[in-house]
Amino acid sequence: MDRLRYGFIACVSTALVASACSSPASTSVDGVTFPKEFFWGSASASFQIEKGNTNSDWSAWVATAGKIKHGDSPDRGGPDGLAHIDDDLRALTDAGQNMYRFSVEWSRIYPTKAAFDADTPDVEALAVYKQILEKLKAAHITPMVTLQHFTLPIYFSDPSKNSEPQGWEKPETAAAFGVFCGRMGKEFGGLADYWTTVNEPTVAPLGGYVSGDFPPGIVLAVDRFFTAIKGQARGAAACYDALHRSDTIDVDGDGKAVLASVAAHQRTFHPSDPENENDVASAERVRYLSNLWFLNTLTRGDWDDDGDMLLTGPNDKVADPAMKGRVDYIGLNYYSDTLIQFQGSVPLFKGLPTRDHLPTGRARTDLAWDIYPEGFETVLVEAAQYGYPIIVTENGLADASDKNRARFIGEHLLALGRAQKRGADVRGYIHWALTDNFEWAEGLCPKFGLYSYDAATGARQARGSVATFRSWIQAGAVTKAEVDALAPYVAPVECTK
Ligand code: IFM
Repeated sequence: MDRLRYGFIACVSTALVASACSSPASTSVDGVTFPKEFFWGSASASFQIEKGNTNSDWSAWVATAGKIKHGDSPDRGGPDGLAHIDDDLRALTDAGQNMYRFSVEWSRIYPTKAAFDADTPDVEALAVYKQILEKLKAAHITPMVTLQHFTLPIYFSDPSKNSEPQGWEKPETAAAFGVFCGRMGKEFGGLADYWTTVNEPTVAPLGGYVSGDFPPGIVLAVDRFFTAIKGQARGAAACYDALHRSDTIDVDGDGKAVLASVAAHQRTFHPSDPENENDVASAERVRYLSNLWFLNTLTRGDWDDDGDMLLTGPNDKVADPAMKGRVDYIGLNYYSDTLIQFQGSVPLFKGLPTRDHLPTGRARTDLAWDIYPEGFETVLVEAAQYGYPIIVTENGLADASDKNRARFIGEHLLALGRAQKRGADVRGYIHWALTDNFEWAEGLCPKFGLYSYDAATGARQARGSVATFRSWIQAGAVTKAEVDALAPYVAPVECTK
């Protein structure tokens, strides 16, 4: 996959583009300290850890031959999170963490359109998610509940009918998502204050309509991709409004019953050849569409309808009250850098960028993603310019040998410290992932977990890096000397099955 899913950023200077990227300055830090109330967590997503989700676009996708590497499915050898709630709780506690980000599965709660329309949720589904929330409360772990993490109910997104609009392309999906969020706010608001509305807007449409390895599985349908992104933005705003209406219970007594945001997947993007104007233009455009379009919309209400980086088009809007201020913090996911090489001509992207296997000489994860903590500093400073507190809602790596994970975390925490010195108000760091899980089109091979699990018994096993991570959490501090003393990165592990 990945050719375009995470494709796309460079440094540009139009009014719509936050200027952080143009100042590559990096403040060195000898170490970083964290306040007591800093959130330390790890994350999961329902489809990636649960078994028996049979009513979503992703369940149909997994059941379609040839779509998932090795024919993997979360149902066959996945971590079975709902059968191991106590094990996962123990893992969180053992890792010294005080926050857990997990998602509730819309299609498990409302398996059919009739159930959704009549508001007759599956009582067992509601009960199991409530059980997780209650157990987190008893363990003094703050939940962050994600309401849409890539999957959509099959009755809104059916990959077998992909010649017609699906999912976020359909206006009714955003409206229905708002209804779903309102109901979840009412149902779970007494146990949760922190919410993610949409996980990684733009990533799923890139997979679904550009690279084609996510449902609905279309290749290079750029107009449909952009329509889907706009649907996600409307859905995220509807969700934000519905949560604020329905959830009035302030669980932690900080005066706020709801703190909601998207989890924005931010990357750095560089032109493969900085002298090549096509590479530069494409990297600029892709950075804008990936990192900025969504946050411009949900913070400032700036709606760039044609994606041309200007607010002068006939359908563009500045400070649209229907979209403005629809986050309470910025949820930020960061994984890697992207080199953009121009290929062909796709107007929205100013070319057809690719990031595949371009040589950078950097250490890489098992998924061949460059390890680039400098980019974490850049995207945090870039996001800080919107003026909201930031919670890092995901950061991690596929590392089956676990030889790189501790250094990766340490280097990223130091980068976070540098970003703080440059003005980023970062309130938490959530690692992806708590346990190994189903990595979408890549199947079960990539090992993102702080914890592995035994596929036969489900028993969770801490990887060695947990001890290092926990020591930093307990100290509330990481020093550069500690990170420098860790073994250097080793070569990625090829997944063999
Ligand atoms: O596993 C995914 C997750 O679902 C969304 N963010 C990136 C992770 C690693 O690819």
